[in-house]
Amino acid sequence: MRGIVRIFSGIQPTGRKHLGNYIGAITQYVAGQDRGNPAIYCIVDLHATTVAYDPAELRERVLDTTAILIAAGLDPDRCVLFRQGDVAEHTELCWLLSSVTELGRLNRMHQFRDKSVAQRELVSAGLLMYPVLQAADVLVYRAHEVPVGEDQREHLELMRDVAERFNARYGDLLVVPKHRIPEVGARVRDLQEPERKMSTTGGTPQGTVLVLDEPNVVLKKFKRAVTDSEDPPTIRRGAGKAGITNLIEILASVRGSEPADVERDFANARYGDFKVAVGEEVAAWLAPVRERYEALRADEDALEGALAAGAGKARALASETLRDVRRAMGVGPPGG
Ligand code: AQP
Repeated sequence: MRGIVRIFSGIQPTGRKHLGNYIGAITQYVAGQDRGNPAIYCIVDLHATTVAYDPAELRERVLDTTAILIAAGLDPDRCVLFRQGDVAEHTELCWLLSSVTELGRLNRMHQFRDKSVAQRELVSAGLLMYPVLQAADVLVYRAHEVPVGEDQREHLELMRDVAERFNARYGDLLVVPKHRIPEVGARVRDLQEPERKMSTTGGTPQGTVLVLDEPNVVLKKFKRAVTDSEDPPTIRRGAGKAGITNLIEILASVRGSEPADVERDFANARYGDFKVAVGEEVAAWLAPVRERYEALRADEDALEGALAAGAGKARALASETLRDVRRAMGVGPPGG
């Protein structure tokens, strides 16, 4: 049954969605679509312009992501699925919120620091403003809950701060959202370098399992996963065991069980056998998504149609907030 919780989350347009995105975010989106009133999911093409990119490719990647999300189980009739650049209210609210955002805090954001170091060309003001646009994405819908992975915690905290500052200055108009970080799978790690999160740009190719990888490729990546040299080898979570801990948590997420159950089931297994078992279960879990993706991605008109319908629903919600915010800030004609 649908409650009163309004859910919002955004996802980058790329065809290279990985197991971290899938477990940390996409499975939560699917679970949220019947709980959210509504559940709103946005493909963030505007965010994607803050680093070097190819405009023609961006359009393709938006469609890739739309197809992946629908293949994973999102139903555009049961949620609001749309492209950020189709709803101008996001950018307008971003500007209006920038006046209640602390510059020093933007400068200190981990993602900004990491990405600006990685930029070979221009470190854009857009990269610095990224969290303000992200705040606008959520606040424009007055969403209560934001399902994300652990890496987004800092951005969520900034967003809450911006909403609180706005409300203190202009009146209680914005909802201060809460994040929803899964207990298991919030930080899926790179299979080759398990100290790091699995990531589109920062990970190793062999350590990053893509949702669209062929089953034999998925299996090969798991077989090569880095473990540890504990003697005797033990399937348990713990310090110095980042690789095995990651595999245990991945399998628990796939099975919908607890990591302790996985430890029990594989108590006497060797590392090699455990890696094969995890690889096979992940490959079988992702295979139907990949198959559905192929069929969905072939029909671009249908994907564009779904996004356009979603944008219409999103705009109707966002324009109400903008009207209230403009009025409270004294911007535009009297009456908003
Ligand atoms: N390793 C991860 N484990 C769990 N959750 C993760 N997320 C990302 N990496 C992990 C979550 O996925 C959601 C969607 O992310 P995104 O597509 O918007 O892009 P991102 O967070 O920028 O993904 P990457 O791969 O981490 O890109 P890089 O590192 O290149 O910037 C988010 O909710 C995120 O928390």
